[in-house]
Amino acid sequence: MIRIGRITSLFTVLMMSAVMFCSVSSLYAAEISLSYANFPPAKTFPCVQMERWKVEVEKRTSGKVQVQTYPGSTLLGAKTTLRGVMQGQADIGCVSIAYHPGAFPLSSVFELPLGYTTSTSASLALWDLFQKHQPKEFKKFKVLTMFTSAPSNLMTKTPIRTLKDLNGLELRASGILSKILSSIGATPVSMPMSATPEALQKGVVKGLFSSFDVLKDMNFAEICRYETVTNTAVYPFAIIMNLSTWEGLPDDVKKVMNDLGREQAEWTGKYMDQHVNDSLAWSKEKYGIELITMPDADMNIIKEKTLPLIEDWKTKAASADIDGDAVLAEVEGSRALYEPAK
Ligand code: 3IO
Repeated sequence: MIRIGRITSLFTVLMMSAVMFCSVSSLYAAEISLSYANFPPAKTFPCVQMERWKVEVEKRTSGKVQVQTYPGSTLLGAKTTLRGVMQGQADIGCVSIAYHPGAFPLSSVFELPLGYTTSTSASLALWDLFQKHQPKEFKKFKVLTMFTSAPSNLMTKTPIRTLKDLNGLELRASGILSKILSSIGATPVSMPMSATPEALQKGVVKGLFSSFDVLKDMNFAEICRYETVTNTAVYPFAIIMNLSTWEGLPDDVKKVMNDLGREQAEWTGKYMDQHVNDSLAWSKEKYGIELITMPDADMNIIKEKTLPLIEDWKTKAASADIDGDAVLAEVEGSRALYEPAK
């Protein structure tokens, strides 16, 4: 028989309340809180995929992990995310590979005109490439997922009907995509997406070279009424995590995040491909934009003139101990795999 004295029972009540308080609080407060920095505005696709990843991680860890998202450069900006995540100013960050020329000798292959026609296929192929090579260029980070934009097109204030119309025109791009523009006679001005609204407004650039989602999400359709289809290169992205944050996560959480890597790449690609159509329809409806296709002869000239960029990339890859020909063959193999001939 257990006799509970007055002191003992007071102690028991206190203990029980403590136990209850703890278990109740563990139901409501996450054990792990992670910050996630993103540079473009909340409506754009890198941020849409961020919110989806947050929801999935919180759900799949039963609330053990909570993710604080910071869209629109509210925590780290386009060019400060790489260093910021390395130094732990944010646990997770979104990086556009094209904003860091030379820093990603392998992944930058996706900035080349490779003939990918969808974000879904390019995103899966980029993820496969990363998984296979586990490249040194990301050794200071845990890479959670990767994806790409849809193929790039011209969004301009004046109509670009043939290559002649491009001559000397100042257009916003980044990385190798800026070199694509100079190869075909335009004058590229390299800057992140997040700096583009002001540059367009001020007239520093007369248009941009990116995918059509931004017509709606950045409201560029209002100022760029002419959209010329080139379906050239995509912009690759990486979602990186601070390495010591990663190493401190319990195994079950790591598993949830690892399992999400490829799935998130595919989800983002599919979202993007659908959203490009929505954005074009919205832009036609709201601003009456004109969609222009260039003559076949000009499209062939684009192909020819941008070919040397592939050689350029190979030379740079070689100096980083990357077998460029082998990588290009893999990437072409993935294209055939994920874009079966119609
Ligand atoms: C992009 C970047 C940020 C927000 C929306 C976007 N849609 C396409 C891109 C790719 C791009 O132009 C870039 O600079 O990464």
